[in-house]
Amino acid sequence: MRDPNPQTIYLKDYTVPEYLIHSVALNFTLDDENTLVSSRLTLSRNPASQSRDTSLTLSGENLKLMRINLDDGNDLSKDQYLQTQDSLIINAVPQQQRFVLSIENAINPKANTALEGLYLSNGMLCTQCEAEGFRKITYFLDRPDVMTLFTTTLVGDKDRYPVLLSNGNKIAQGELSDNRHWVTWEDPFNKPCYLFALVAGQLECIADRFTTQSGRDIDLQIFVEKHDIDKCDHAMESLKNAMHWDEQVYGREYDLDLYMIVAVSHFNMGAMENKGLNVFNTKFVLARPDTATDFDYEHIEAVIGHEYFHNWTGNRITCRDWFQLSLKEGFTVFRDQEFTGDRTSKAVKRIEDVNMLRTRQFAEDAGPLAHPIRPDAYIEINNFYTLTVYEKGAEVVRMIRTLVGAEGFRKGSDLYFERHDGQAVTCDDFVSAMEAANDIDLTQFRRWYAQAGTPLLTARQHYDPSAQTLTLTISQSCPPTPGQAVKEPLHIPVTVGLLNKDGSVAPCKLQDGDQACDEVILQLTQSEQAFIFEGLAEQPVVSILRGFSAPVKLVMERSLEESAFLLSYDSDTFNRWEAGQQLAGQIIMGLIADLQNGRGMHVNPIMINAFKQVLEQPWDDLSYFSLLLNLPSETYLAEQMQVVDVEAIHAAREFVTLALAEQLQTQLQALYLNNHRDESGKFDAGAIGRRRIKNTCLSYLSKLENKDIHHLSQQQFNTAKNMTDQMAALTVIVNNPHPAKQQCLDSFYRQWQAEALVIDKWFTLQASNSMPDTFATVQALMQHPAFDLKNPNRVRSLIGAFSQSNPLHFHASNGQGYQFLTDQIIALNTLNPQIASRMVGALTAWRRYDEGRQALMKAQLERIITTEAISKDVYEVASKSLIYKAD
Ligand code: B3K
Ligand code: ZN
Repeated sequence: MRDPNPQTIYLKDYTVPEYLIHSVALNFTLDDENTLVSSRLTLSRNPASQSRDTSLTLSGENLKLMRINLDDGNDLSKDQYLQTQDSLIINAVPQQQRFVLSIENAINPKANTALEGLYLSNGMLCTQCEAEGFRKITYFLDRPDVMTLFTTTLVGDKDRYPVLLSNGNKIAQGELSDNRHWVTWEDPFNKPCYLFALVAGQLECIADRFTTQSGRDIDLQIFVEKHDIDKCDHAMESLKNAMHWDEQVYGREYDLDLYMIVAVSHFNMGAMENKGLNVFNTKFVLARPDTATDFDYEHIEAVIGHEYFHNWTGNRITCRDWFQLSLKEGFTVFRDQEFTGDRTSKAVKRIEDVNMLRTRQFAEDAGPLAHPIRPDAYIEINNFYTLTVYEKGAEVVRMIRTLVGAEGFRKGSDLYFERHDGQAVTCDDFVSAMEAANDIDLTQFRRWYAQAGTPLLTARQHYDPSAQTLTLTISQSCPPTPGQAVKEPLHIPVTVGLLNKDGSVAPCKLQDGDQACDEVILQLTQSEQAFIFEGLAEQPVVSILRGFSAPVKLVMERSLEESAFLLSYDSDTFNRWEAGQQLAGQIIMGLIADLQNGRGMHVNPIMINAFKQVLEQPWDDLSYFSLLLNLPSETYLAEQMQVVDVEAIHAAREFVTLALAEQLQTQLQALYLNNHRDESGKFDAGAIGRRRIKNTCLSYLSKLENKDIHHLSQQQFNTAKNMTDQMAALTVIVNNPHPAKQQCLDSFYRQWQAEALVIDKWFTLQASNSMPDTFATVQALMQHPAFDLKNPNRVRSLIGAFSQSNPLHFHASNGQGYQFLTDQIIALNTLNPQIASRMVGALTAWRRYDEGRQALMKAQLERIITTEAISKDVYEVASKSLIYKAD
């Protein structure tokens, strides 16, 4: 039932907890439909609390309360407590000494389709407690600053639940009558309840071992459903790599004797860092060369790393309150980005991250749900696990590293761990540790935590030949965002390098600065600032915002020739790629204008020549090479337009793709053939790079629509020995008028119907297809026997892919895409509010479209908002989307 006035929670209202929990002993008698939970809490009044209230309020939702007992006396009678929809209030508890509160309640995991709390996934019982899921298991002080010691006993039928897992170390086990058994787990580390986990079911396990730098042996175990046991090796290697990396780079060692990972098929997000017992979406564990692509392999290593790194940045040091979420998420994303960069290619990883940030986080920052990386208000915290908190949060940590340098950053993180181990702290505590370790003042920098919106930098240059100086004037501004009309200037590191006309490095010597360097980090702190470079005998070409040194939009006028020059010569790998994006972006935007004004389209030869040069150079890093050949995505291009014109964007981008394919066919074909191997799918940089460049070429060539190319993709599809190649071939077959399209889709389905994650790809591919019959296909796929609205991976692969990765068809001018999505959101609202709310995302940017589409999208948002029994999750996103107007 919808709360008619969902309550907003404010950061400014934070107060310390009134009670502390010293320890909790939990006992679960497991049953799919009726699990009995008994909890024994040792509590005391928190001396730091100012409150005079002598009652105790615990959170709890959907719980069948059976019994409450204080200090092992008589059970409490009804007049001694009050039960509300979301809490249990014990009227009076001891104020002077510790007391023991025992509670018994029952829950129904099978009925839990929201997948928060204890739920059932393919016959396996598992939990998800972050952010506020523990209250769906039992009554508790469900807030991250209440940390306690957990002991957990699981009791269940031996056949039904042969494996019984929880956090920490297994300390006892035994047999019971009626074919039951029990296991007790003890976690020696204090933790908030959001890190609690239990898993019970018929699971298989692979085991390995890791010896820490101090010589401790850690047991590593990965649990999966039986048929997946042959797909765990990569995850295990990834875990060992992550453990090693954290020791090398941060000096952090694992603390328990056992590290367990469980893969489950029904999961609302990617994975969860529960202490010693991570629960993962199968998507980020299972991989075999024939079932998983190179991207899947990379993402698995990244997510395994991410959750592992949380052990220090999240678990040992956690968040004081949920407004501080970026404290653990921003820092941990930064850590996993660096890990992946070290394991694969730094250049490629940086480009991929920035690409995602600029297409998706920038859109969030410009939309009705824009919020700072440390939000100051929320209705439903699950709505704030956003790209802003995660990805922009990581950029903010990265900027601190840029400002203090790699060594200074390590000193700062050492101090942070030393100061706060075992505590629940704030973003400010993190910044303070960085300041103290480096003796710098980050007062102004802290605005990044409080201010929403993407800053806009405008750079102008002036060269004075007589003084041999170049003046770079940079101004900053930030658009208004919900609740924040006025913005203060930020402290922004802007990395700059200079190039001579022959492409060589020009010295960077700032007036009044140190000696000349290859590049400098400008400290932009004012609304407008001029930086003077001296000793420049000729006018250099400026390479600005190298490595994307700050999460900002940059405007600097550049000719197409200058972009082409930087694409050839910039020594900064990020800016070199960026130059190609700007060149292509400018040309495509010009063609969009041509289309809109009824002019014919012609691709400027400067672009063809620039791409030709790239194609004809030798490259070591083939993945980077293939990124240089990628055109900006339709979503990125849409971000650049005042009023998004999905059809023109698609047509103009396709036109450029075809022109490049036609004019560079010889080079593309040669490159394809040179890199095509009959490989089974080794996960190493060389093989990955070969596949990536080859498949980029195939994707261009497939636009030529000739028989030989059709044959080439069909051939690759038929003979592929790895999923990367098979999927790449199927993608071009499905996205072009290939005669064997349906036949290939059918054979792919038959081949892979037993592999859920591969079938997800099959759904996604069809849902994100730009061919004319896509909408009908999507509707038909909703009725497919393999589709299941209760499985988040399936929902994301069909409904999510259609609404978020298929702008052309989702935004069909008759509104059918919007209506379809809304129907699904309404259905999902009752089943799984978190997933439903994520799906609303595709409608939130309605103000960016033409009037016709605006009206259609708005009408659907209104339909959502008037849904009976709307969840807090969906209500918050839909209502904020309707209310806010940027100008
Ligand atoms: N901390 C979890 C996310 C929990 C999301 C709750 N809605 C995964 C992660 O960021 O590592
Ligand atoms: Zn995380």
